[in-house]
Amino acid sequence: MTARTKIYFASDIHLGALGYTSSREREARIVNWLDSIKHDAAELFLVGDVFDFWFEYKTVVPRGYIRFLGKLAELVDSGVKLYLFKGNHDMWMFDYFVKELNATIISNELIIERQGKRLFIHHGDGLGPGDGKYKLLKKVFRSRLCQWLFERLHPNLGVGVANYWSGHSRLANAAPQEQKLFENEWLVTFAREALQTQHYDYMVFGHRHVPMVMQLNERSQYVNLGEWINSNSYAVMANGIVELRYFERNGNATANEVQD
Ligand SMILES: [Mn+2]
Repeated sequence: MTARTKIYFASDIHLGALGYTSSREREARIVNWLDSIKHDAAELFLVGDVFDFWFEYKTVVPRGYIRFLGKLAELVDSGVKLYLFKGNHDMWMFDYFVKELNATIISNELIIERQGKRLFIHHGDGLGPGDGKYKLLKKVFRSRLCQWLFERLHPNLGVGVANYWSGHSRLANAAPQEQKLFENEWLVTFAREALQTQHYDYMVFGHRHVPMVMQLNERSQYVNLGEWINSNSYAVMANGIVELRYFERNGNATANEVQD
């Protein structure tokens, strides 16, 4: 069996979005992908917006996603370390995945050293200049009071409203596809600014739904993980190098077919 040496990154799966059929199909893809990495993954970073909406009550969690959660459990139980980042769609993860999946929940950025490289990892929402309205909203949504109040609503109402809200947010508006547009983008601006005071070999984000790698300076790269609605993109780190990949498989083919 292959040794567990690789680190995998994915984000913006948006499970639950675009209707049940679409979500189940996306779930099948991500499960196939997880299956394909389960023997060589040492760590798995899911960098936010894994769920289009998530809220966990003290005794109750949202329906669905059982194959996905089961596959995550399988990976974790076989020795893969799991990190779940809060995205702007699923910021309400508390201790359920900590207990069930032994996951580490990351609220903001995570700075780590792996394979001799320094990585900055963040979902990507609320960073950089501007967007004051969202930054305020994020503060409110993340406050204990807001969570406490939401928890008091009956889930049929609370989750219903949240799903409606979620369906009308960013996902509906396609992300900018042009690289040129992206060059001047706020997330890249944020990354370049962060590099003024700290060195990171890789700055890894999700959120923008545009899979791309960009050189920030001679030593630093910007990596956007893309999304799983159209691109099925992810990143893998091996021997100190982070690369963007695209998962090709939809069907029931064997795991070994994945290009590596
Ligand atoms: Mn997002």
